[in-house]
Amino acid sequence: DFLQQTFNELAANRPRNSNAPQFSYGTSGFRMESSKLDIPLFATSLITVLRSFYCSEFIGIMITASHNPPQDNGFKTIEPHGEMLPHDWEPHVTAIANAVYEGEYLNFEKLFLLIADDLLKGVALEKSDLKIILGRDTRDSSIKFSTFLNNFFNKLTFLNKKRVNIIDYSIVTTPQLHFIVRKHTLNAENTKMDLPKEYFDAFFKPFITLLAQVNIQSFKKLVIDCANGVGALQLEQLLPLYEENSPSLKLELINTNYQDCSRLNVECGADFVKTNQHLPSGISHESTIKSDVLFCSLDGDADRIIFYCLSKDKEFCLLDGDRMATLIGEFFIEKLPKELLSLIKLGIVQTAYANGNSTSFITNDLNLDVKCAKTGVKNLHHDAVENFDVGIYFEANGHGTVVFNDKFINALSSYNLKQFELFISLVNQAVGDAITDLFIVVAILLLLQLDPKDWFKKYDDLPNKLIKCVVPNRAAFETYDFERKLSKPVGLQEKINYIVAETDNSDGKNRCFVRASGTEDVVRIYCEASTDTRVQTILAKVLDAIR
Ligand code: NG1
Ligand code: ZN
Repeated sequence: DFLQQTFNELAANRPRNSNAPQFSYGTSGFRMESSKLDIPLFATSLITVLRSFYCSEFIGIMITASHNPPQDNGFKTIEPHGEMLPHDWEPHVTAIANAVYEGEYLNFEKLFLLIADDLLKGVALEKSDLKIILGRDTRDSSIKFSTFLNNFFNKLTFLNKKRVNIIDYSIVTTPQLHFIVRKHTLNAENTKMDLPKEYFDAFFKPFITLLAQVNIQSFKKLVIDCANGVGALQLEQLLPLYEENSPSLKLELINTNYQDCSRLNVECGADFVKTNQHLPSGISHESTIKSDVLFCSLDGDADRIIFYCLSKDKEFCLLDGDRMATLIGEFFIEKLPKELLSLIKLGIVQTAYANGNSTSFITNDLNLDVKCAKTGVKNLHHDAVENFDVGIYFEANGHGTVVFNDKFINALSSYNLKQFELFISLVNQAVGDAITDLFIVVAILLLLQLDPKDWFKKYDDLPNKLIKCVVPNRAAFETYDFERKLSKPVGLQEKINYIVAETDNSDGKNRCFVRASGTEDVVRIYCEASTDTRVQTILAKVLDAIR
């Protein structure tokens, strides 16, 4: 309460610059063109200090703009147990950022120090330590922001030096930073750990053990597109260890040039592949002529992953987040005893962007519960934990994981399912993680002896398209019903309803919705229908209605 009041006072007393951009700390933190990020950096630092005192534990800051282009960047904080900043703190970060004038970098730093000093005067600082963990992606601007944060925290004067502990893990994936913050908290560890070792011992070792137990038939090679980002740096460390046992499943890394940040996410990576629905650059001809190759693409901070393969006649088959969720659901149904399944709630959480046919498949073929959440893994994670004992959640773009509660773990322990328990240990429950999701999917395909082409044939996606549209003020777009309908601008939803109904909709599969992006200054329009023509027709008309 004390902290909140101080906060509110601060926000109220700052001068406002009407020309200043309106910042917003959303479910993925702050994200925008890197030259505009000084103020969001200030707000993030302030909240991290407060949060660290508040929790009396390590708080993480990840510097990344994920799948966004190289010139963008962003920040988000990580809680002591690996979660994201609680929803009710988000407006405070937003308020701080919007209360500050955009100024010279140095003036800004001074102001920053002044406010932090000021703000924390009344707090019982004698008892609190400032504990912060930093991590960043491979962007050039990430180095600048990370240097600023190190200097800023280490220069703070209101604390005895002994009480400041800043640990910088440098270039790491977003999920690795979540993992290591949690590990510091659980182990009460105050000194820097060997992150790659801790992380790979936790997830990679069980994967290798599991691989040694299966007969590798369903595919012979996995090509991993690293988006020229941090995934390459991390996986390159793992590859020699992997090859020590001469496994019959070959791994090949492509798009690994993380040193050249101008190539990050360009013509490659999970977002490029999902959006364009075709192969990224860098795939060799030799890979594409063999049909026993599975492909995947990570995004720029390696928290999401998309799989794909080529059919016998070389058609591109996208295996996205919806397919990963259904695959994992099917695996649980297949491998767990009926009796155990009857005791627990197993279900899947998706967003409005999930393909309609995946939702029908979950309900009608898998007979599982399915819930719709608002965009942003934070929302999906929450709903998975709230509604299920085993909650599988994925955004269609490949961001997700599985969460289990104690009820499930206890029930499982009364059956002697060693291999399944080994499988469970591959899951990074803290957050969606491209590297552990890769282990999970590969393990399932091998354990089920499932050819990726047959995974693709489980159901047919409805033709669909996601486009964006620049509007004067995206804040004017307000939604309800898990973002599937617009309440504002007034009248627009009625127009969309009319367009959707007037386009041939004999099978009732036409679906279109509009929402403001939380990470880009655009609104997104999604449409799916039984034919490409219908999708195109609806999109063109809705675009007209918006403009
Ligand atoms: P926005 O920009 O709010 O649509 C995008 C993705 C989300 C999620 C966030 C955070 C789509 C349609 N939206 O959100 O799924 O990944 O970025 O990274 O892909
Ligand atoms: Zn990402």
